This record gives sequence, structure tokens and C-alpha cells, in this order.
Amino acid sequence: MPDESPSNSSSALIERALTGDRRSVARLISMVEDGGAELGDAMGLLYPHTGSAYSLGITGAPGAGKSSLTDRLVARARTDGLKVGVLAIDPTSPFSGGALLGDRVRMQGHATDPEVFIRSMATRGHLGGLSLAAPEAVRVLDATGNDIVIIETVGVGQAEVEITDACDSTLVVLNPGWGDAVQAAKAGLMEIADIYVVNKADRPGAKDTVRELRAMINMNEGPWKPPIVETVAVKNEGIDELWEAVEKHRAFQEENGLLEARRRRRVEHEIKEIVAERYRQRVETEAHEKLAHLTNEVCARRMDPYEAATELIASL
Ligand SMILES: Nc1nc2c(ncn2[C@@H]2O[C@H](COP(=O)(O)OP(=O)(O)OP(=O)(O)O)[C@@H](O)[C@H]2O)c(=O)[nH]1
Ligand SMILES: [Mg+2]
Repeated sequence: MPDESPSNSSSALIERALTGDRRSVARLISMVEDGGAELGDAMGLLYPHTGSAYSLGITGAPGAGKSSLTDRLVARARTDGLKVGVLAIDPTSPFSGGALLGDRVRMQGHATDPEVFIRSMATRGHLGGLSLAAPEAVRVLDATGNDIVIIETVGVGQAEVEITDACDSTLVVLNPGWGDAVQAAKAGLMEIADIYVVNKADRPGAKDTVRELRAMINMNEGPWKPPIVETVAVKNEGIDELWEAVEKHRAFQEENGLLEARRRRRVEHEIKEIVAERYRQRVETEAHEKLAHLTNEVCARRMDPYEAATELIASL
């Protein structure tokens, strides 16, 4: 489309994506990764078509079995005739890493299913980073007709917590073995877990991990007590129970107005992120000289950093 203006090409692309054209959907996700100037337009055109997908975040230590579980959950969702989108996100790498190649292999069974869209994602140029890119990518998959969107994040850190927290239900995957539950607690996963999955339950120590988790959950006083589901992803064991747990959590949130509240919180957070990002950009572009001057003033101790920031904001 060499002759089209950015907004024209965006709307043509979105029209194709809305009819289910997979290459256009993939192109939109690439746009999200790149975070280019045309993204705002594209998101604006997509937004009216969003709101019907239910998103599931899956997080846990490297190798815990997130992709294997995702693969099984996709198969389970397909038996209900649901259309599924999967995003595998690696927050630690700005480019698609080797782990994602493994993901493709593990999810190969769905490669020819037109109702399943699997895509790995990293942020190449998105200024807001993954905290903005992840919800935008979910929005692409939501608008293009997926009933369920699964987001797998590799690793356990603040970025993963943020991404999975942007979902409707968050699954935290652990493995048997002393200390895994403690690690998860340290990583802040206890606050975001809606459902615990003890995967690789075919290995020794699964019951200990469940006990350990139960003790930690019992200390929490939330309205929802996260269930613990034991699974053996490689043998498709516990997947129905896991799916049931997700459905229960969904129903619980819908019945209590919690889903609406959760989505509202997320939108509020997103707006704040966009504002922060715009301000950062404006400081770089419009206030470049002012910033240099204020920096001099602070270095010369004629001003403190707070005063400088106040003056900079006022000048924007
Ligand atoms: N024994 C056993 N092995 C499993 C189970 N689930 C997954 N695995 C194996 O564990 C390894 C890692 O599985 P993945 O599904 O790639 O794990 P992951 O969490 O997606 O890994 P990363 O994306 O690299 O963080 C693979 O070799 C799987 O075959 C299970 O229930 N039992
Ligand atoms: Mg994986």
C-alpha cells in the first residue's frame, strides 16, 4: 500500500483484520510491537470492536509448563467451539528469543486450526513498553473475534506481574519442589494469582507444594480464595479441572461486579500510562533546551530536582 496515508492504510488493514484475515491480525500485532505513530489511529479504530473476549494470563518460572498448559487449554476451549488467540510474551528480551521457538513446537497441534491464532511477541520500539503493548495486543485479538485470549509470559518478575495483572483471570504455574511456593510469594505472584496450577504433578513433592500453597492462601483475606489445581500437562491430566476453575472464577467475578471493576482499573491504569508516556515524549521533543537549562541549574545547586520538574511541567 505505498500510496496510502498512514490512517488510510490503518483502516484498510483493520477492515481486513476484522473479517478474520490472519495476516492482517499478525500485521497489527507487529504494529503494536513497533509502537509507531500510526498505532494510535489503529487502536482507535479497533476499540469499538472490543469487549467480548475473556483474557487469561499464565505466568510462572521458566520451564514450569506454561506453554504445555496453554496448548492443552487451547484444545479444551476448542471443544466448546471457542475461538482462541494466544500471545507468548518475553519481557526480558526485546526480540523474539529461543524460548518462543520451543513454544511454536509445543503448540504445533493448533497450527492448522483457523480458529486458533498463536503469536509470540516482544516490544521492539513501543515507548510505553510491555505495560502498554500487552493490553493493546490483547485488544487486537479481542476485536478480531477471539472468545478467549491467553497471554503467556516467560519468567517471574515485575514485568510479568504487570502483564498478567492486565488479564481477567491470572494463572500462576508452579512445580513440585521445596521452595517454589516461597519463590512465587517473593516474586509478588501471591497478590495476582486467581488460580494456582501445580504442574508436573507426576513428579515427587506435588502434595507438599499444594500444602505449602494452601497455608499461604489461608493467610489471605480476599473475597476469592484461589483454588489450587494439580496438572500433568504432558499427559493432559487436570486440564478439565483447570478449565472448570477458570470458569468458576469468571462466574464469580461476573456475579459480583468484580470483572467490571477489574477492567475499569485496567483502563484507568492504561490511560495514566499513556499520559506519562506522552509527557515523557514532550519533554524529549518540546522541552529539550529547557531540560538542559534546568539540569544545569540543579547541578549548580541553584535549584533542586523537584523545583526543576515543577518548572518543566509548567512550561509544557
Ligand atoms: N514431567 C512433566 N513434564 C512436563 C509437564 N508439563 C511440561 N513438561 C515439560 O517441561 C518442559 C517445559 O515445558 P514448557 O511448556 O515449555 O514450559 P514453559 O513454562 O512454557 O517454559 P518457558 O516458556 O521456557 O518459560 C518441557 O520439556 C515439557 O515437556 C508435566 O506435567 N510433567
Ligand atoms: Mg513457554
